[in-house]
Amino acid sequence: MTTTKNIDTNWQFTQLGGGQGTEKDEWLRVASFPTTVHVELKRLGKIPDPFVGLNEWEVQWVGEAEWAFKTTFDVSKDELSGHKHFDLVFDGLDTFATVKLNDHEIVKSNNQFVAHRVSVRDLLKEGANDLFITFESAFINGRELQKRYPGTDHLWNGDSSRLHVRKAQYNYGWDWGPVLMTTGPWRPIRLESYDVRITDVDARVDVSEALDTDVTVAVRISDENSRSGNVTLYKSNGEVQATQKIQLDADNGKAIFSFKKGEVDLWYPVGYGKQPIYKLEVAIVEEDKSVASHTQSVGFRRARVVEDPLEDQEGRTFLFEINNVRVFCGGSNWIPADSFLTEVTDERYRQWLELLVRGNQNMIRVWGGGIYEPDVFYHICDELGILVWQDFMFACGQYPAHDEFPIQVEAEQTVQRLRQFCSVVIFTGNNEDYQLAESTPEVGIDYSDETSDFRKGTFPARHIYERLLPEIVNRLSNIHYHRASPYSGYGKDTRDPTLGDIHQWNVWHGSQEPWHNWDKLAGRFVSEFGMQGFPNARTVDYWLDGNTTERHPQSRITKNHNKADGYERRIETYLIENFQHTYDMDDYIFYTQAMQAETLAAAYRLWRRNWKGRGREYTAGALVWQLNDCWPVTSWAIADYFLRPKPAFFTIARELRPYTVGMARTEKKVYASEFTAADFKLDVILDIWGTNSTLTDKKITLSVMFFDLYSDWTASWAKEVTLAANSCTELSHDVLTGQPTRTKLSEVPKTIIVSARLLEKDRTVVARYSNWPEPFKFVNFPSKKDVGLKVVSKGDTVELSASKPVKGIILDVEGAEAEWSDQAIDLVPNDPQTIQARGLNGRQPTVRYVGDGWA
Ligand code: BMA
Repeated sequence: MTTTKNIDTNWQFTQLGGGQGTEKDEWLRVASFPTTVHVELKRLGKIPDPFVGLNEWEVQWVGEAEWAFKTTFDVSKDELSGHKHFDLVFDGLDTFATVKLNDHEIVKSNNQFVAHRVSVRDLLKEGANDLFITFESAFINGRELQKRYPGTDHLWNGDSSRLHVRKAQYNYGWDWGPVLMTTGPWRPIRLESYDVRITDVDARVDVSEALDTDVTVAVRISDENSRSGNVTLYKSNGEVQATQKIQLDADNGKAIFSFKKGEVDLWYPVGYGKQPIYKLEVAIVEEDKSVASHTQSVGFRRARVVEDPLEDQEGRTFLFEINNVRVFCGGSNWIPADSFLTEVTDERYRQWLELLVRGNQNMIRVWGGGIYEPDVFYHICDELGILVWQDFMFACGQYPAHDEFPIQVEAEQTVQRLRQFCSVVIFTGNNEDYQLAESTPEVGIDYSDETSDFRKGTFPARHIYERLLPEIVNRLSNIHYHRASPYSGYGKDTRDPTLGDIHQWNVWHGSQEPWHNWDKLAGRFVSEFGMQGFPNARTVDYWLDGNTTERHPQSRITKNHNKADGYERRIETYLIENFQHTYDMDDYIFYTQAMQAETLAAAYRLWRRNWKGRGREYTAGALVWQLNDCWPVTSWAIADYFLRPKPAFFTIARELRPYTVGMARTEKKVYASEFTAADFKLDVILDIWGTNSTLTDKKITLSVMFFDLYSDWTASWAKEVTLAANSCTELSHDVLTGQPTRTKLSEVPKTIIVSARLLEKDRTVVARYSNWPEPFKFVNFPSKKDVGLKVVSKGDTVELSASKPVKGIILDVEGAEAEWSDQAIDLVPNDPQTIQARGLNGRQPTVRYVGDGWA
């Protein structure tokens, strides 16, 4: 059997030649392993916390210096004689690394994403063995490579030399991330000793349309002797599902299992069924004893990306179908959870992914400017039923594709590692590289050209995305491949809303549309869209570190903690178009959060409305940019670096419940004739719809209440409705009750607030949504006294009620934080709400709502 020795102790590091942070030849002990330089220097107090103030700029020298790491490990005589083979395995080196064992060079690496395995039998000695790794500056090497391979340097975000370096691209700075060029042994290193080793297990699951399951397990081993073994599938309770003997000749063998529908349990995304994970064990046996073994998880599901023509609209669907069920994907984009990746514990991954599920989301997209996440990330996605959209690590750039650009092994290792996770349902070639080509005349793209040697043109990486990667994905897995995110296909521009996926950035970037236009901005699958919002004040105060003079929205430190170009203009455009607000820090935090919450919920609401049943899945998914942050910052994230959800997290969660109710108002102006502009009738039309993501029709009561903000007038009605299974059902289309027809624009419309709820027979509220006249800036909010908001704290719950409709209640509490079950809450009279607040412990919350400072 393989014996594994982790090489994770006695490590020391130094800056080669000494310099700003360390003395020449001063070897410093590392406190953790694997690790990178900033993390260790910070622990030793040699650099300040780069996440505070302007410190990011104090530590730039680290990425331009050369570093070395060394350790010794002992190998005993018994160990040496115990096995035939000894391999040193490096799961990842960041980035330009040279490894020496006992003074012999064994690895030269230029790709952070690649693992190395080296046979070291002849170099190992009894007793102490020296392992020495030097890391050259990735930044300087990148600049040199850029000189050597000129011609590809167009990009968005970061330094253009990044395009030449196979290192997490966000390290170079992004529009939400600092410039922190990490360096060091960032993934585990171990010594493996064995006589025979299983080198590859390719377990292909094929679930047919009839839901019969075939599993083909191809096994390779490290020697060419004829050997026998067992392949066994275990259920999650440990019982054997099936087992087969295999014969390995000339290093490979195969087992094939076939199960009829129902004989194995299928894996479903969260909300659609269970997540049974089976265990696959392969053992090589000699005289009834296992001499090598391998275990991995396996889940059975049929996953398809369906691109079919649609009824009544142009283009084609772009939807995910799991076990023949078409799934509306409401989810998030994922960026690396830290600028310092070795700081992300398994527990933190779990917290992030559990948060996603708590937000009723079912998909996560691992974005191409980060990393291929470690196994634990995908294991948790398998377990929780989160569908994974996996980019290859190319983002927003014109990448080279010459022979020395080290992609092949990276892509093969990635596909071989990730194919075992049933949650992974799509690979995409890159993030926005086609979009960059379309927007950059010097690059350009001719979609009709499918045959030329792209490496000779202005967009060489088409060779990677259209030839190299699809060949690797198709050869090594059954996972769907899509050339990019976004990508339309069929010869169309990536902005085509009728095909493929789109990134809808015309809210915030682009033409800076009002968020109320999300319905017009829909696509078949919106894999990115977003709006910024400040994080919780505690996070702002972390980066201010007590600096009260900088605690305002226009300070230098505030700016350093928002990396998006022109964010001041963009945030303020959306605020000023919609909210009366002041420029004090706490007000700014509140209003940007309220705005983000409104914007993002509107997108999910309006796009889910487009999921109209089979053949009419006009929009099949929405993935917000972005779930998380890699440091404390103001960004598009819906939860900040410290895992504090922003209010938007909760408004999205409300839109992704199994049943939801939505409303939209439109104005209808009818002129008396074509010869008048003055004589017209203007009505407000209210549409109401309901969604149902379950697979059965749902009979339910739609209850609608109308309130006039400035009087005691109210109206209401209710009716029994049926929400069709797995789709959206239109429920009402009528003039807005309480709003008389207008004939002049000087007739100010009434401030009618509509509350719609879906009620079970026992009056349980399964969905609610309030619709206000917009923009909110025109609303003359009632005084606090008239609003009569009551916030009653009882242990870990809070009861909310009011005598007037209230928009966007955000609760917090001084001192220790509470974990809220809802935020950005809309309240109306006669419909009190109870919020859970773990850790509140009877304390009285602080309360903000839209217009609370108005009168
Ligand atoms: C998208 C992403 C990122 C970026 C975000 C916000 O295009 O792919 O590159 O951070 O926009 O600008």
